[in-house]
Amino acid sequence: MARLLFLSLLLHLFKSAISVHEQALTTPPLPILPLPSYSQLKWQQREIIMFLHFGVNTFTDREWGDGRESPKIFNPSGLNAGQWAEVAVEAGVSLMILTAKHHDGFCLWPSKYTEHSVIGSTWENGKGDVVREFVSATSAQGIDAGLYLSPWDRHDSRYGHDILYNEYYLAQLQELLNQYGEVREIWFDGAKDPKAENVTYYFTEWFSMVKELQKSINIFSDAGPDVRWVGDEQGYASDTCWSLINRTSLSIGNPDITNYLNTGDPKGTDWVPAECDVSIRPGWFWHKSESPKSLTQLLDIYYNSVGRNCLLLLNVPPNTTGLISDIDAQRLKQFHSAITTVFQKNIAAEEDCSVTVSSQRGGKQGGFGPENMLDSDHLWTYWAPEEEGREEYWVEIRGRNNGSVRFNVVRVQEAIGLGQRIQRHEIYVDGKLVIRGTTVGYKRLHRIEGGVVDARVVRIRISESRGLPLISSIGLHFDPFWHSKFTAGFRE
Ligand code: FUL
Repeated sequence: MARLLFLSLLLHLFKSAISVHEQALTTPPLPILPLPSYSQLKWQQREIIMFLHFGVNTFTDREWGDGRESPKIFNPSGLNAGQWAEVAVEAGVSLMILTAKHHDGFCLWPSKYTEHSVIGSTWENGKGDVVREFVSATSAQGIDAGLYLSPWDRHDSRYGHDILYNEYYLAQLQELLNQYGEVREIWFDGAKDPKAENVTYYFTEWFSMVKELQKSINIFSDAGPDVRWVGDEQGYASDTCWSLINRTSLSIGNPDITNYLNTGDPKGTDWVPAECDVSIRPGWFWHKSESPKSLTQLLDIYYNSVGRNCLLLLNVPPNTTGLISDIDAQRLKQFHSAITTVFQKNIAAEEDCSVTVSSQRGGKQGGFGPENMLDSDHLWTYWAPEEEGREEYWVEIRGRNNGSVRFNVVRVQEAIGLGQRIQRHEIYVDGKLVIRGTTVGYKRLHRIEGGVVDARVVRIRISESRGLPLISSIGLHFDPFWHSKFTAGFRE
């Protein structure tokens, strides 16, 4: 009898242990390396950054100064960096990057290591500091500042003498990163004097110094280490775009790497997402004769940069007065409001569509269900399929009460905090293939080429992935600005 009692006690203990286990949450899946750093994740969420090309070229009407410009010509009669920051905020931008020095060597701050700067200018009798005004204006508006310091200096005679020039460059880097508060991105332009083949930029020393001086900074150069160039200056990323590359096999400044940087590398061991730099005008600097791109052009750039897992670095150059021209500011506002119009409503969420998935990790109570793809967290809540035994991964969206949904844009986002995974995906509308895509990453936007569709069932199928696909957000949207060139629909 005592034995029986003992056995039933054991059974009871075992059962309660199991039920405690059942109540505990299913753990998140393991990440797949490489992963973004905290600063890279924050950077990715910005989506659009503003670039400001400003300097002596603004006054000479040139794109590349030769370094022989007199500092006296720099005289922005009504410079107001507060206006730049206001324009940025109105455009939904949270980081602005200023060209502290372009290839002509003229410094927008009073550097102690040269006289070729605002010190020699007419502006504020040589007592001004544009970098100071810029960082004060961004912080007054609660946004972040970044700086561009051109490695190519066409003015300074030390350029071409390796040690002397690298010392000079590092000295200026220290001035900029020590004296102006927090800097969130530093831009190392890849341009180099084509005749100065022997000039070596000491990138390793520069990058180490940057990380020593600033804790939350992202370093941009052609091949990273934190942010890479996308390989063109038109604002268009490649259709396939990994945030992964192999940095060790790259040599910075080598033109052959352009294609590699364009697509990234699914086997890459380093997380180095791509940035698409483009100017709102034909030139990087302000020219009286030029005007900003149309809204249609800007939206096209947005879909092909942000919508292809990249950041859009949009240049909006201040004019000779020292202000962003009204026409540019208005265009930016229009651009921002168009993006809001398209994406503030997720039809899949707001029209009570039913969303089902091929399987879900931990079953219905696991915490990784389809509802995670419709909430406002686009990083840390996500749909995860079951670990094993499934070869098919899909998400299906059906209209409420078997009705239809009307849209012309599909948005898919991966939970990149656990690595970039999706290699291939397709979208079907009522059983018909309408989109074939490759990578997704932080954000993938597809405009339907056939125009607006009324669909009963939309299926997003993940056909190839590095490990299990993890989707943090999906959206069906209506873009009233999108007029497809094609009317006949998708051709396979
Ligand atoms: C290029 C430069 O030569 C252009 O003037 C501009 O600054 C652009 C962003 O990068 O390499």
